[in-house]
Amino acid sequence: MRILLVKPHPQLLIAKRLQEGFLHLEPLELEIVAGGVPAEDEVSICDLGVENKPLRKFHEQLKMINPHIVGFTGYSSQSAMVKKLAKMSKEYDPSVINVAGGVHATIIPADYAVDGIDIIVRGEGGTTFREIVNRYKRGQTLYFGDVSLSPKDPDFQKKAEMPPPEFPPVHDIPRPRRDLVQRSKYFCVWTSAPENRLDTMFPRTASMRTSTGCAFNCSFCVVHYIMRGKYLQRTPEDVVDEIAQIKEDNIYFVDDETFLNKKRMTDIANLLLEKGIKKKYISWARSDTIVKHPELFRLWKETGLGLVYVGLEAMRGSQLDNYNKRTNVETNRKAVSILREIGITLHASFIVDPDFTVKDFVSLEKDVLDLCPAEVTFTVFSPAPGTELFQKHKKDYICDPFLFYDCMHTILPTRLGLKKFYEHFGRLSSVALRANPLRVNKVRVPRKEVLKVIYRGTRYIFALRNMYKDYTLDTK
Ligand code: B12
Repeated sequence: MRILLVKPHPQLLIAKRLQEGFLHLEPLELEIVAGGVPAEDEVSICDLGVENKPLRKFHEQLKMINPHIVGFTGYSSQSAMVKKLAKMSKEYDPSVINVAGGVHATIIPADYAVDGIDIIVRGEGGTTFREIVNRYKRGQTLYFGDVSLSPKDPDFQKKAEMPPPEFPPVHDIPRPRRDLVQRSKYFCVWTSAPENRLDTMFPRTASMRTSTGCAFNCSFCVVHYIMRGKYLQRTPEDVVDEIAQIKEDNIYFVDDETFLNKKRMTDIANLLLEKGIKKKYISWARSDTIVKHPELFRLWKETGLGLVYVGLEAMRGSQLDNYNKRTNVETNRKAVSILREIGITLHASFIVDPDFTVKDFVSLEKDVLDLCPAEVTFTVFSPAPGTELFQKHKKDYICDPFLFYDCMHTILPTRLGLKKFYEHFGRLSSVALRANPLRVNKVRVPRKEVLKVIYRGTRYIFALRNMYKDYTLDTK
């Protein structure tokens, strides 16, 4: 049988600018789902984010493939687009089975109980989708257990209100079908340059997951809910075997928290070194993990870790406690100096509160310059769908809290007017450019790329400052 898996394109300009300019990762979720499809069936992946005319491309794919099943993935901000694409797919062929999976389906399955969507998959998809395909071929019902739901099931409401299902054992999750995407489309901006020169700032980058879940419970994050507080880890041998098969030299670890288990990460690094596997890595890490285990990061530097994303969130005041981050400003400072001493480039991310005054923005600008050299990015504090905080603020939203849940658009009222808020928000990124390691360390890069980065940076900041205009699109 024929299967088409689809990742929608971003609807809001800022997400588009980010993907075009600085970071576009492969659709790993769909590659894993495709990995579960039995070998005798035909499966294709269509990532609409890489297309200039995404809706036209989707229609062409439907015509070309004539799929029996179309599977969609999506974050909350993409759920409206998933519904639109599902409708298009039914208009093309009413007999097609549309399956919606991914983060939004897992957290709020009831939102997908609309005409056009037949099956809603919660949780891990590689294992569940395989079963759906097999059932389809046997002519059986496609909904089962707490993982594959249908609005036609009399128990649907009850199942949709339950917490997300448990993930299967990690070794049951299929390996990603990386061969199904155009690999040249995926990259991540790279500013780590130990030799003070880079052949390219935009190397092809593969992504990979070594663990799922997180042991912490920050108030702005939904991972704890999705994973029921579990932290599932692949074995070092399994991780290293997959890394060895990846063709790209650069790998972005898309774990929620890669470095939580010191022993596992030490074993992975040692195995990579023993086998002589030389790649460059990017990962997220908590500041307290870095402070607790500096030697682990030193070992990983030797293994190829060039860039670490750290959610510093704030460098002063009580914001960290409000977010239940369970770290403090002192730990943040220590983590920054440890990374600097080891020679790993810091990518710091900060949270801007909708309640910020001009003074708060100015203080944050100062904190950014104090971190120099570092990559620095910002998100706006937004209650995450699926968390208690999201329920608590239900009456406060100024816009559609799914469509605008990109942690860039505020969904809560701002103390400053929206125009002024985004003027300052955009300014933060201009200040961050001054702290960027490429600029500060005068790294030599191809001239063409310097022009590219100036062009992309200007367009990005322009889009940031204009975000207040997006609210007129809102349907709330
Ligand atoms: C890595 C990551 C990113 C990467 C991009 C990854 C990518 N490929 O595009 C970066 C850093 C760029 C990023 C950015 C953002 N991210 Co992000 N990200 C993650 C993270 C840590 C892992 C995602 C990932 O790659 N998972 C690996 C894949 C293999 O797993 P998976 O997505 O869970 O997929 C499985 C199942 O969901 C299911 N499944 C998925 N799709 C389908 C489809 C079908 C048909 C089926 C059957 C099953 C199925 O099977 C899959 C395989 O097991 C998650 C946290 C998390 N645990 O989800 C946050 C997360 C997904 N991100 C989130 C957000 C909000 C964002 C941003 C919007 C905001 C921000 N500033 O962070 C931006 C927007 C980017 C964009 N392109 O629009 C939220 C989404 C919440 C929500 N309700 O939508 C999460 C959950 C983080 C959080 N703490 O709340 N992100």
